[in-house]
Amino acid sequence: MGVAVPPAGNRAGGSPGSDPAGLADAPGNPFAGADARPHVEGDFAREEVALANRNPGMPLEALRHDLTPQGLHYLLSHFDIPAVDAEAWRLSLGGHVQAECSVSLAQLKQMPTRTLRVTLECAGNGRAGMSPRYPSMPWIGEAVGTAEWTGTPLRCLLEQARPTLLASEVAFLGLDRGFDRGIEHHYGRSLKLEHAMSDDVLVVHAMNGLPLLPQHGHPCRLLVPGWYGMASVKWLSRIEVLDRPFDGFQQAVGYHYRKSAADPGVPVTTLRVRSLMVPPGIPDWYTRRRLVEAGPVESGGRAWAGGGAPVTRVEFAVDGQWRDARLAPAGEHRYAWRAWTCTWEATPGEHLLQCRAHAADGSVQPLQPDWNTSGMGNNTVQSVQVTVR
Ligand SMILES: Nc1nc2c(c(=O)[nH]1)N[C@H]1C(S)=C(S)[C@@H](COP(=O)(O)O)O[C@H]1N2
Ligand SMILES: [Mo]
Repeated sequence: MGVAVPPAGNRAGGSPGSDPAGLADAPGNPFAGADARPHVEGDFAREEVALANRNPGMPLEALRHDLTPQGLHYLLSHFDIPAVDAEAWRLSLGGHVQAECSVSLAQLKQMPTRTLRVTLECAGNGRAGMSPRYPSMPWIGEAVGTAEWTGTPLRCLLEQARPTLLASEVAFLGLDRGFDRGIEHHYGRSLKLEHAMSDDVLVVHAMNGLPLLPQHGHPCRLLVPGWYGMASVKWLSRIEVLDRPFDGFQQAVGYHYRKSAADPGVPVTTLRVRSLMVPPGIPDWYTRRRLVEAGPVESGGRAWAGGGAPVTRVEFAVDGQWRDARLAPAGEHRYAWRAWTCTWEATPGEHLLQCRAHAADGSVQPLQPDWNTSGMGNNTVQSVQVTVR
């Protein structure tokens, strides 16, 4: 297939955390000037709508399914979806290792396999609620889904390549390539070596028992349970063991919580605790306003948290009156969302429904957002306005 992926040197240009906006004038940027992205107020821009058409969300009524049916899972692809010939595809491992190697899909499938049920969520989920808004993928709240992913623990591959004593980090490069802020790069991310060696980080080739669809990373992707989706590199083609922090754009510049453009920021890592509800009743086609019939209504949805911290409690509110919802047992799937339900008495008129989850680490969803510059990690409680008839 002959796709040349450069070694980890997708140099980010500026120092990690440098003003991303300043990078629009990176040397050789063919899109110089066109790349400045001031925050916007009001209506969505044509570019945001174009990104939304490419990257569908999961309709919230699909929260009813334990496993998000194939095709209803959200998608986020920065560049173009590569067409990959699975027969010719190889995954290469190199860098600070004692035994450079490469494996075919058939070889990978021969290795030890695990299946994990994992809830993935995009770090930008909820960004559209920000005002003025960061022009990017305008998620309202639907960038989430749960699937059963099958593959080889990354550790098995690393043990084959044998990282040297200098190894500290592992970079993962996808086949997709493009520009952001004037920097040309393959999509790439990294993990600390210790995390990469944990049992739960997988190189997966199947989703819900079927080969990965092109848009989900065919033939293979990384899967990092408990972390926001950006860590789970699709169309994986190269694993590079490093003796220093990875300086690729998506690691060093993208995916940081920053309070201002000059703020070096804090890297985005694990999922923040969150719950969502299935919008009750029936919608108006265009406005999506909801009509509910008076009487007892069973509302429900899903709740999840990151980094292996279980959800401990979900609350539900009608017009600001909070009560405990029923939370399904934790079960064996520590990286998957859990169902919750709550019955309420619908009385005629306008009502505001809300839900909020708590995690074992003491974190709880905020009622008001605490925005960072690019609208990442927004886990503010969901509010659904309904008309009861
Ligand atoms: N190679 C590559 N991997 C990628 C991306 C990408 O654009 N290219 N997007 C990331 C982001 S931001 C998210 S949220 C998840 C989305 O995974 P999905 O499209 O399978 O739901 O993939 C991640 N892996
Ligand atoms: Mo994402």
